[in-house]
Amino acid sequence: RDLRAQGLQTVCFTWRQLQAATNNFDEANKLGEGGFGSVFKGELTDGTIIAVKKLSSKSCQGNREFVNEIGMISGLNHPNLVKLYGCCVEKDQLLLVYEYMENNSLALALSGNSSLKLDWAARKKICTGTARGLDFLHEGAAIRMIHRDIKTPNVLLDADLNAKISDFGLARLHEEEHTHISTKVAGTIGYMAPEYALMGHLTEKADVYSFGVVAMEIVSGKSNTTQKGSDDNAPLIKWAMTLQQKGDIMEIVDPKLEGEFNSLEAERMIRVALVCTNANPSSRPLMSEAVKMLEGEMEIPQ
Ligand code: ACK
Repeated sequence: RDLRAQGLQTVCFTWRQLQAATNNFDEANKLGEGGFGSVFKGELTDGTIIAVKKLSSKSCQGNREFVNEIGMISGLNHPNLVKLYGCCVEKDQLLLVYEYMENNSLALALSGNSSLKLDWAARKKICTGTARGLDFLHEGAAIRMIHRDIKTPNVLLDADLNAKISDFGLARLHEEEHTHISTKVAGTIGYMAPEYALMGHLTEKADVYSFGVVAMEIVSGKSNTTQKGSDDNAPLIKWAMTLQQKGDIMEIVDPKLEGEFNSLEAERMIRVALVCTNANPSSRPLMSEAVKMLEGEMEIPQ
């Protein structure tokens, strides 16, 4: 907790400032909804474009996540993490102010409901960027942490298609939980590592699993999330494993890429995704190793 307090370097915004910036939280400025409330686009008087996360209610859980999020990311500076500019706690309101990310989330970009086309170069950059951001959280930051909710809606894209990890509301300090069994499992179905989902066993390797799912979604253009009514936990990952056994792994590549991809790099991304989603956490690489594997600087285990 001391470490967290020392890391607090955020700016305090006034309610009036944020009200003016978002045109009184006008619906037209709404970027979307998260589990915690709404996100609005705004502009500060100096012209800085911001994204304001507004907590919907003063629910206990919401409050806890809000305070957690400020503590977690204030003072964190990395090109692949969404920058927190500051917060506002006036008028019973809890608001977080972030840098604005022009190209929304990776989930939207991959869904086909976006005008954005992700070519191979963009996908490679997004995948490596996400890996670097996560590696920084795990090992590079002064305060080491586990994100716990790595998924494509939490990977945002800036104007130059740089990937930045957002939503630190569920993040935990490394030391806090990695030695014991967590009683309350939080995360998203389709991205949760089996040992965490089933036994609450939380280590940084749970994030590595989630990253593997994200990487597989990037290369395939498909979602790993279960269809309603199905009891299949990880359809995309299972399909990839079947293809690997048959020696047809390249079949997973997004047909929309139509040959523009570099097959060596695509195969690398698939194999990294597979090793990261290994059922055994100790067989998964560290994120620092995953970065090197993606860049071809380290051999990928079979
Ligand atoms: O996919 P989206 O448009 O991108 O929908 C979600 C929504 O708000 C709820 O999280 C968007 N969002 C979140 N943070 C930011 C940000 N810093 N810049 C731009 N959009 C954001 C996210």
